[in-house]
Amino acid sequence: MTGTLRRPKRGLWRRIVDFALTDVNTLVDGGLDGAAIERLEEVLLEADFGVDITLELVEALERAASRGAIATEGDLRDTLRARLAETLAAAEPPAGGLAAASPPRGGAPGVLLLVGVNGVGKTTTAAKLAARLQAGGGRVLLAAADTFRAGAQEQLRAWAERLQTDFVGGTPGADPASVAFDAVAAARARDAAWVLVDTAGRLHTQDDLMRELVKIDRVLGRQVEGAPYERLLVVDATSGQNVMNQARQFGASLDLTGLVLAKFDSTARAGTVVSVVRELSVPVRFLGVGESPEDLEEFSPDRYLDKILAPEP
Ligand SMILES: Nc1nc2c(ncn2[C@@H]2O[C@H](COP(=O)(O)OP(=O)(O)O)[C@@H](O)[C@H]2O)c(=O)[nH]1
Ligand SMILES: [Mg+2]
Repeated sequence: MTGTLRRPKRGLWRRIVDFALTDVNTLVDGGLDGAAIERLEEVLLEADFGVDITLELVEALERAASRGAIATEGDLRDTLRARLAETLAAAEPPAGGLAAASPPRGGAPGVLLLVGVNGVGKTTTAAKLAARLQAGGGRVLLAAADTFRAGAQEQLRAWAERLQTDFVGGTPGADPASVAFDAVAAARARDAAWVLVDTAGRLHTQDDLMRELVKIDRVLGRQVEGAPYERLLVVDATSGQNVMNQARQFGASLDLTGLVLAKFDSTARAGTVVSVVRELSVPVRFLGVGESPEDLEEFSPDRYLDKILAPEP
């Protein structure tokens, strides 16, 4: 990473144009010159698209340019956008899903499981999702199935009070699966539409954690057919390659339905989403963009591409 690139303030497209396409006329002559390609690669890598996607994108652009399909900046943006859209479309969220914001079926609550390592933003995301689902009219129950850290219970309880949702927790050291069980039972009794199960991010060992999560998952599935409705892996959007490692690890034990990229407001780069989807074949469902309950954006590939390729910064 070079000094001039460390803190890009301009949008991705602006950087592509300013940095890689200093002379757009080279495009009109039927190709991108070598120097422009190198600069383009640099911009894309710096934006966290990763090597594979960067090379694919550049090749696609070269091919389009050499057959004369790129005569203007707009053509170049369209070509780039089409390739990126293809990559993002490869991982589709489950039909209906949370995006529909209505519980899966009459009677049983929609159970959502949130997993991820410590500190990434799980508990905050649980609160944000609760606020969102509540705004959709459903009664929400927050379940603190992290009984490992005492603070975890209090943190979620505080959110439940603030948002005025139902809450079920457990005593320190209690079996998290039994908290999950109690939570679903309480939700049924109170006719809650949604149960959001927050979990531990760290146990004595990673194996212990995975075993615990699988057990919670199984308990939920026994109580409500098809539950959990979604298994969302929360990751810190700024942590680069670690995101892939975490997703592989959790994905090996749990059938993840989507990713939440929390802390997207804190210097996450334009390419992160694309490289994550491409590497993991798990759709990005939400972006966390701050610490308040409303700071959760539903992820839409179209909107995302519009934003990162907007002509203005
Ligand atoms: N800026 C920002 N901070 C966040 C976001 N999500 C969570 N945080 C903060 O990250 C820290 C850890 O979050 P927490 O939900 O406790 O993580 P957990 O350990 O995975 O449950 C807290 O200080 C949160 O306020 C986000 O989308 N943006
Ligand atoms: Mg937590």
